[in-house]
Amino acid sequence: MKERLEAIRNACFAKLEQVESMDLLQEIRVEFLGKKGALTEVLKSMKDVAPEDRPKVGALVNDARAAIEAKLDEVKEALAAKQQEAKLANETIDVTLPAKRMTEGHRHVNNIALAEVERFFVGMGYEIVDGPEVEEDYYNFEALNIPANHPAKDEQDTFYVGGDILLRTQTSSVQARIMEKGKLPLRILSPGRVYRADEVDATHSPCFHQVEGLVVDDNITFADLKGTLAEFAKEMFGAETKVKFRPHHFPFTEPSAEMDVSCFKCGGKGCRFCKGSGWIEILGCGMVHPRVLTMSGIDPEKYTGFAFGVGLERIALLKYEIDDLRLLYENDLRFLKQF
Ligand code: 2U9
Repeated sequence: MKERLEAIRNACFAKLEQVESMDLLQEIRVEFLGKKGALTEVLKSMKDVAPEDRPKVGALVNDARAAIEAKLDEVKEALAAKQQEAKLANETIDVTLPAKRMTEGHRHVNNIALAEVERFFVGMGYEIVDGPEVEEDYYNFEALNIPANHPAKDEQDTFYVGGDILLRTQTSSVQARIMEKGKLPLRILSPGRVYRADEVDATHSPCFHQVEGLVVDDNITFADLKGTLAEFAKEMFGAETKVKFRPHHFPFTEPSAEMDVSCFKCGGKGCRFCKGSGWIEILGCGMVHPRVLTMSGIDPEKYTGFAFGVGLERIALLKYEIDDLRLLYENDLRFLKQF
């Protein structure tokens, strides 16, 4: 019996010498210690051992089991250490490898221009206001002195959502809503997206951005308008910039004007950029029409105001010398990265 047990132990140890994986180790454990394992077979044959020899033989079997178990644990530990070592060697980090590049984005040209416009007016004490892009006909047209069947409504033909609801054609609607609340004085700037049923070309888009401004207080005159917008022009296009006001007509302002700035390319001498005139048209403006004030519940005998509107894309195109509006919306990174 002693020899048999020794043979089993030696066979087990010999197999353990070769073992390379935990799976194989488990197989060996089952082969020698499992229910149908070699050692269990020996225990089953105890019935054939003489009763007086059983304690001795039992002790021998237990010794063999203990030795095999100890060896299995020892090999398991060694194997785990070896595997961990291999894993760590595999996971070595090469700190000299180039890092993953993070591509950093930046603001769109429109937003760069908008930030500049906003900085100027916030510095002048204006509040930036926001309002709905899907608007009621009343605030987009009626409240701005553009009644039903007015020809100006045709010029600004827009997208109707249904009934009296439309996509706003101008951000003046936001200002009409704020005026109606009756808190005076007002000094507000309303930038935002507007919509018009225009064909896309180098200077038109059915969706573009406006920045409109409105001041209402007592004793506001055209001189306030001129002074404010002349400073604005200097801030945007350079300290040497001159301005010129040409009479115009808008239903919501009276008198109304368009403002030109001296060409910042040629200083006003006339060049290709300003088409030889020395001037570049920038914005529309005027004194708020008394009827617009009245409709919002403001007494035009007590208060006056001025307003202006500028196309943000127009500013961006001029400032950055971009010759086609469509470039702003094509999302071509080669173009956008330049600003
Ligand atoms: C209220 C009353 C009057 C805003 C104004 C303009 C003149 C103007 C255009 C410039 C280019 C729009 O983007 S554009 O097509 N805007 O010329 N806008 S005065 O007048 C207002 C605004 C609000 C209550």
